[in-house]
Amino acid sequence: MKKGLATNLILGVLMAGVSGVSHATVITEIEPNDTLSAAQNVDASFSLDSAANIENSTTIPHVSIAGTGNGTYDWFKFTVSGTGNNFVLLDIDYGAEGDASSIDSIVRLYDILENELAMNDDKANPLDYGSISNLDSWLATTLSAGSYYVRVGDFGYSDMPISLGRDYTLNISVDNRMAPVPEPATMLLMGTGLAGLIGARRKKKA
Ligand SMILES: [Ca+2]
Ligand SMILES: [Ca+2]
Ligand SMILES: [Ca+2]
Ligand SMILES: [Ca+2]
Repeated sequence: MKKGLATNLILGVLMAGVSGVSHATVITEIEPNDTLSAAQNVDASFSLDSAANIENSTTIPHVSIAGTGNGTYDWFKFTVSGTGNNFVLLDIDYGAEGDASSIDSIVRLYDILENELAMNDDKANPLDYGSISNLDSWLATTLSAGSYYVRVGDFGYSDMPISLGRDYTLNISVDNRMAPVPEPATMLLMGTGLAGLIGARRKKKA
């Protein structure tokens, strides 16, 4: 039973890739990440994966992080590498959902010296894809090359740490950033696996 489910899941993921259905990769937040110096570095996870909830996902490198509350703030670090001013978008999805896991997200952007560069509590209309409420944060800006930090909090009656049981997804998009290229061995493996699966399906049909 378990094996069948796993096979179906793998097949589903592969088929979704083949048919071009949105299949964003979401990384998991790693605690403790409660201060700027302890920020989780997400640089290795940028991709051009198609993602329905992220603007221009196939042309602007982006990373999605699934965050959860444990009574602390959540800090993430990313690098801007392009020359000049580069478009950067911080986009919270599935924060305010009207259930017990909801947060009224507030994001703050800092430089390496912890100077606040920009912040957003609630997105102005229209609603963003992946959000059912304007309480989800949405911050678009431009940044020159360097290291930057995002702090995610929950706006109760003020900007506060995120309580246990709450969750959200943070998307960070950085234009003109080199997206990591899959290693040839990984691509070969993926190709072989796919060919094997298609072969197996053909065999089954015959
Ligand atoms: Ca979104
Ligand atoms: Ca957290
Ligand atoms: Ca934290
Ligand atoms: Ca908010």
